[in-house]
Amino acid sequence: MHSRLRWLIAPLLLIVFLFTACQGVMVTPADQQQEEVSTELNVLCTPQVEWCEGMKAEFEKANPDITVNFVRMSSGESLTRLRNERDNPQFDIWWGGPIDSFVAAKQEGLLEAYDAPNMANIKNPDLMLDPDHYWVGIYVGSLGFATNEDWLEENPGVEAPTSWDDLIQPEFEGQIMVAHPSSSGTSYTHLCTVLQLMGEEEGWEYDRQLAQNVLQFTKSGAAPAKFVGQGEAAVGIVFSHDIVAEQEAGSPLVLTFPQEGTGYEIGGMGLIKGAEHLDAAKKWFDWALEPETQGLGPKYDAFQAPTVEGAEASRPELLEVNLIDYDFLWCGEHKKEFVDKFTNEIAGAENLKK
Ligand code: S7P
Repeated sequence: MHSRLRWLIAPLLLIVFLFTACQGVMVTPADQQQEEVSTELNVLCTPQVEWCEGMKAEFEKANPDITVNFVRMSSGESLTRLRNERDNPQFDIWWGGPIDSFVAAKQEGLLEAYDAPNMANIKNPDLMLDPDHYWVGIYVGSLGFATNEDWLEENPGVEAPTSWDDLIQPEFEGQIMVAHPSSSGTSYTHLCTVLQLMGEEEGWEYDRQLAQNVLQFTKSGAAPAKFVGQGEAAVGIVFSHDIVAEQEAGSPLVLTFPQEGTGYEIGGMGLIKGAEHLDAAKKWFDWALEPETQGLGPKYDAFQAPTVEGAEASRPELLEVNLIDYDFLWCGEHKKEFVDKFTNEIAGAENLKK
């Protein structure tokens, strides 16, 4: 009887032993999820395409297991795209473009907060870091005027503009180029600068008058510097670092600033809510806040000032001008309203010059 019981119990014990041993090495779906490492990263890239390409190459060099796919898009277009893809996000991270749009994106629930360790590198967290960590500043740049030198020579009585008021004078009729604020972050910075500097009522009136002198609105913010360099118009309203990039490429441009004060941007970065490759996006996020990464700009024709300690501005003089106390929150929270007003009352967004 005893030995029959032993024959019955022995296989049972073996089964229990094997089951317990397997538990030790068994991978549950939750573990699998934790261990999943993305090999791709989809970046929504708003600065100039040369810098986007450079950043892709540099990131892939530092992270050989990750392939970066990027699409270059202006700020306004980017925001619209993120809104449209809210339920099925195609991008993991948004890198670049004035933070007004990131403020708007946070407000609309399109971004994911992230406590990045390298946020500790930020020079001025009050200005350059969202208190809830939905976005962070990655560069700074001021708005300026680009004037074609040849045009100035051909028009001896006219000087390069040094005031907002100069732009609405008759000598510049049909000679101004600026992007449209619905597509361009540069142009929205310009619009919101004018509204803050002059007050809303006077600012909108000014914009109406300025539109009379505009030859054509462009889609991208930096494009007017190119077109003015080619002699298509006399003056462009553009970020000063983009004017410097054109000068470096040999364009005959004079850079001036409005003496009564000019607006500036903080270029932003944020993770996309619902991103598929969040782990890789966080790697990019941390990497973009390294001083070495921010020092790469000039290698790719980008002359914005860095936002982190340990990285020096290549063109500090671009920020040593009369900058207004730009209210990024106010501009971000009113972005849709102001862009709609501009589009409906001042200039439509059809047929923008590319
Ligand atoms: O070229 C760099 C830069 O000026 O481009 C961004 C800009 O917003 C993108 O172009 P749009 O004006 O067309 O949106 C700036 O953030 C950046 O400094």
